[in-house]
Amino acid sequence: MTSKPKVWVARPLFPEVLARLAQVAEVTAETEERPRSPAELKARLAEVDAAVVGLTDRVDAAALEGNQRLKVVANLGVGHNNLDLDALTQAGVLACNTPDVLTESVADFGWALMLAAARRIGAAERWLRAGHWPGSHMRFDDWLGLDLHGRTLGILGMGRIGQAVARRAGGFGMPVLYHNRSRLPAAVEQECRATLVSKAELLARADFLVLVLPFTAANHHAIGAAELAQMKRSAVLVNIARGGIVDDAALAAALREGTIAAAGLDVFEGEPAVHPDLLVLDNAVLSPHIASASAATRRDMANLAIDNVIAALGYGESAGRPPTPLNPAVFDRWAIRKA
Ligand code: 8YV
Repeated sequence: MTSKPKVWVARPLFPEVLARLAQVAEVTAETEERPRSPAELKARLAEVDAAVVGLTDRVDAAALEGNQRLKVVANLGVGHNNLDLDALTQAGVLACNTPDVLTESVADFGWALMLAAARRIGAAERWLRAGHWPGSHMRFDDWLGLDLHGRTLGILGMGRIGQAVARRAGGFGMPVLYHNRSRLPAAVEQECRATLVSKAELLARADFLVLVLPFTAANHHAIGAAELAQMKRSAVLVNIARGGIVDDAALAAALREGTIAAAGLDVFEGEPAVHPDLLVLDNAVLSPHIASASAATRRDMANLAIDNVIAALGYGESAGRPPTPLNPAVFDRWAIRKA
């Protein structure tokens, strides 16, 4: 009788999801969130056939060096800038992510940040909780915010999540402009009621600019001082993509100086650290990278990551056919076949 494959789960996961995995594998699951050194990550990966990792686990050539055992790395997220796909492919390790299941929740959250930033919900709540309302003689013209309805929504990066953000714009009567590496098929443009424009035009015309592009070296500081200067002074910037796409220091300066009106940010360069200049600004709504964190979606993400592992290890109905591989070419080099 062959022994069960070993799987390491790097982040605490829902017990019922782990239980599914335990039916086919010997599971070591972390019970706490904590940062890991590259050496620890490498040692963990060397002991197992599969790993379920989070965005802070950087799986690169150094982490995989000398690893003869690992077959699959499943990322708990759609973004996979923590995975070096070339190094994984080179090492014959399948990489998987969690697309689709989080699209709608992340799009919802993009709208939550737009609304919160435009209508100053964070600052107003802090003011109320601080006890300022009684006795303040709040004026009729206090707490004035910006309307969304009828304004122009701009989307930078028009993949699945960008399109889901766009589809919601109809309810607010907002025309949609987008900029993307490639033009969407006409039918999708029509469904999203979105018009392709240059990046310069997007910056100049958007009243609300939502960033939904993947993080790559080319996208580092895609929004910096120069781009912010091209935006309207009344514009609101929302980042639900990745820290590092925005130059946070430049954004803080722009918010302080009134170059743009407000921002809603779920991601930060160097998170969990947040640029100190952002922390003191009342016109920035800040959240701790929770756009996908609805109860249902985080479960779906965990289940999809586990489905990938189970299938990649050759078990279950999809044995040998993980649902969402990132480097499927690796299969050609595998001996695993459906039993
Ligand atoms: C994270 C995300 O996975 O999917 C992504 O790319 O950034 C998020 O859904 C989530 O915050 C867990 O760290």
